[in-house]
Amino acid sequence: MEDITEIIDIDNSEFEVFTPDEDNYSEGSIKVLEGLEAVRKRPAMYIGDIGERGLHHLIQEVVDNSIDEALAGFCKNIIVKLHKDGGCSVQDDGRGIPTGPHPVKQISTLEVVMCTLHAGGKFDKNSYKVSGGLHGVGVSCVNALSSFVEVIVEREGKKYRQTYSEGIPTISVQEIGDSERTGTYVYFRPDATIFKTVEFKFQRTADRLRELAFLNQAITITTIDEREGYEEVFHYQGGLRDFVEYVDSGEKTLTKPVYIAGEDVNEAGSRTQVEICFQYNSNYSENVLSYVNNINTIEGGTHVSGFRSALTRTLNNYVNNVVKKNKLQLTGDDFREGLTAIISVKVPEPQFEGQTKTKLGNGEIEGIVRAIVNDKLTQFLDSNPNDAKKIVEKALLAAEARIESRKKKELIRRKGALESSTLPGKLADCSMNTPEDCEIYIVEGDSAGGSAKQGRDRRFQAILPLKGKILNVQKARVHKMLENDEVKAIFTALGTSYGEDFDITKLRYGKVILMADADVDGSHIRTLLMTLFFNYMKELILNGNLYIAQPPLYKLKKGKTELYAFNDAERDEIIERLRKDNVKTKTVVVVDEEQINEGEGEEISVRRDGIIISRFKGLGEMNPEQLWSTTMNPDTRTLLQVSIGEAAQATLVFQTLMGDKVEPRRDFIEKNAQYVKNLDV
Ligand code: 28F
Repeated sequence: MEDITEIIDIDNSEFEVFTPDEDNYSEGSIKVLEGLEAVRKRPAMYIGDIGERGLHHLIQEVVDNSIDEALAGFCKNIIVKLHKDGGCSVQDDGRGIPTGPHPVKQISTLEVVMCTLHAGGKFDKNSYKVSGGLHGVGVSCVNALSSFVEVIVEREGKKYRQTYSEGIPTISVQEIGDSERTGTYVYFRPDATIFKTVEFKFQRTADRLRELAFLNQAITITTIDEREGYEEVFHYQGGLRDFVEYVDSGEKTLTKPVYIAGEDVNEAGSRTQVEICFQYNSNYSENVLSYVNNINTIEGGTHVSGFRSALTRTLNNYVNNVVKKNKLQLTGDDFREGLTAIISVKVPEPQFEGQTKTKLGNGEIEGIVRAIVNDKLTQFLDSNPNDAKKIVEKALLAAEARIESRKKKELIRRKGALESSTLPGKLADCSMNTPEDCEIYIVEGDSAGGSAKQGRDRRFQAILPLKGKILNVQKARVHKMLENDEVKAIFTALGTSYGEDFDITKLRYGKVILMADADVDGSHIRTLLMTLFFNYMKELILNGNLYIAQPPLYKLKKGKTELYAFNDAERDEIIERLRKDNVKTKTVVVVDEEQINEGEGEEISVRRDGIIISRFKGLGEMNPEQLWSTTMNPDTRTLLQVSIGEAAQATLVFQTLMGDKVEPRRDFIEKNAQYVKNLDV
């Protein structure tokens, strides 16, 4: 067996599977087997990880092929189905993967595509293939990591089929009938011996497919969950315009969406496509979502900087040459207040950099985007004077506020309110001073704060109690935010400063844990706090320092046994278990349910079958020992880590929950746990 690490270099290497010296079929297929064997041995190298994210990456890889076929102009409809048996299928109405003998390998091209590492990839820069996930590893990896795959191709009047197990064909490509349509169908069942979980999440799948439908105008993507009987159809005739409106659906908008598109072809003939849509809303934060080849570039990159510099330059030119009456010098920040923008570029050979490999590094893209935006935005401003006026007015207000805010900030700074030497009075700090081992609990309410202070391990756990609701920073300018006592307390306790001055190396705690009640008010407070972090300390989230504590909802008590449940299903499970114990020990079963109120603090308790079931109304009702053992003790608690993963979704959730319109909020309040991933602690 070769040293597999030499074969694998997912981002840079082009696998030379079509080289003429490989024309011996048996020799070639041995190489194929070795390739796919490597994928099974080290799946994380190909798909990122073997958790929920990697699992969903499989769907992505298959859908990417359909998207490529659509971008080539041959496919309009894609159907993604999560099957009852745990599998997933993707169907498109493209040309169908060629089934005839492969010019070099003799065997069916379909088999080559399905079983050869990188065979479906792009072979030259002029090929249409631009999509391809973060890893862009191709359908053969999906095949290798599936216990069963079935492909059906309809093409040239016929229907063909092949099946595989662990990436190895179980039958050769067979003609199974006639067909008047064309297209490709891929069904796969992920290998449960490889993945930590093989349960596809509808919401996660649908969120990504919606995004793809926005980014690739006019394609229709139907998402079906056969297990639950849901179906959602994504089709956006307006493409990025619809995307911007969707993101801003909770906001009052000031302008119509400005749409810019352009293309650059260099001397070598390689094409870069640029598509941007933006508009302004009545809020103060900037909201830019950027994509390269349909991949969300969370950390931005040259496409984003090109857009930003062109926006500043063009709008400043307009103000100076057309409006003429301003006395203030406008900065880039002034033009980004209330801006919502989607930037989507298609680049033949993207280079990804940064902490999460989601930052575009190609230097040439900055100039390409800048030139296109300068040109098209100038045209827009000239022909839409009303929108231009609104944008300029908004920027002038922002500039005034910025100057005002700087004065106040200076005042606050001079007073020393934000100096980390003066820690907030209500902070109960921990005694250790190795930040990476320390935690801070930001706790809603004084009484819960009291319990937490008593229950904690004061060596490494600090408690910061907050009074009531904190400021909605999405609707407040910086100086207002800095006048807010709760915000000030958080900033000084963390020690990092905020916004552009944010410095992660100054963070005083390795874990920042939000602890609020499990009810609607608690959820509101959590969202407000997350908005604060999202807007002013994004890196803290990216760096994985932000967590949410999970207090239990129920206490179940039978005799001396006390158990806690974190949701209804768990509660019922425990009751069932305790009941079975009843039978074993022949305890008299009290069938009648009687309401009792037992113990201080706990809301309503009922006695059912001899089990006392108490529902905690809030954190404040737990005594210090209970709070410690259920929610704060690292050995027994469950924390949720806040991730920015689906930045588009997170932004949207924040926007919708925190925006000015009330309507969309209701729909979202139930779903707002999406940007939080479970963490095994
Ligand atoms: C459900 C997933 O994979 N759809 C695809 C095509 C169409 C062609 C193609 C795919 C041939 C040699 C690479 C057809 N006719 N959906 C899909 N639709 N791949 S994948 O060609 C693959 C190349 O190696 C296709 C003419 N050209 C291309």
